[in-house]
Amino acid sequence: MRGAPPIRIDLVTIFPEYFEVPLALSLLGRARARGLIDARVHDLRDHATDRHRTVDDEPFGGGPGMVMKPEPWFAAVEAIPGWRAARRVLLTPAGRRLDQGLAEDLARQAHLILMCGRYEGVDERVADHLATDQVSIGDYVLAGGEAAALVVVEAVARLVPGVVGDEASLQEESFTTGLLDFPHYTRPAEFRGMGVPEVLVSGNHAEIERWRREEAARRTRARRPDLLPPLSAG
Ligand code: JF5
Repeated sequence: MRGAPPIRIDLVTIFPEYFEVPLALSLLGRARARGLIDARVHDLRDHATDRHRTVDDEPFGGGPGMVMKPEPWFAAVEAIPGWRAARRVLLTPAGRRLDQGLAEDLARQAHLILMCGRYEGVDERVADHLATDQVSIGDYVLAGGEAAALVVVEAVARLVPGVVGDEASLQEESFTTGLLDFPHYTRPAEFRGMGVPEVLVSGNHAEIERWRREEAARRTRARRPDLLPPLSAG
């Protein structure tokens, strides 16, 4: 068990089943079973007030598609104990881009509420007055916020103390160092004519460390120069 209370994560969605398997398996399933993460899923439709459990309506001003009504969102979130003190995150392509820094910030919180929109969008009053944060996982449009919320849960959960067994792997990994990871190899040393870099089987640990540092830098320069400090003039 976590000495500290578990991080509480509430997910609000019209597809609660979407989260069942990923929250039960592997790292997340183990972390929940060990009491490190208290994750709960809420059906937004339980907070609709009409017989048909309607959560969407036509946009004011016209146009294609439907907009999620504000009332079920406010009712669903306000029904969550402690909601006022929680970071209330609306997943939307219009949000702040998720990166490792934001994941670290969210992992330090006691309570997250992740709000998954569908249809063409969510009434802006939800974004302005109910959410504390709007987060995007990247510049593409999903059918709904569920997949994005799962990305946030996974990125956050593995930063919760005790969830990942080997704390050293958290320290060493890509984005904590600010560079892409170096390449990894395991047995066999030759597979279908493809070898592995000699230095890795040399037993020279100083050389191996230097090679890994250089490979990480080379890859970052080639693939993600935006991660490197800006080159100075002159
Ligand atoms: C969504 C209205 C939410 O498409 C996304 C998304 C993309 N990056 N990050 C989130 O969320 C679903 C679609 C339309 C609100």
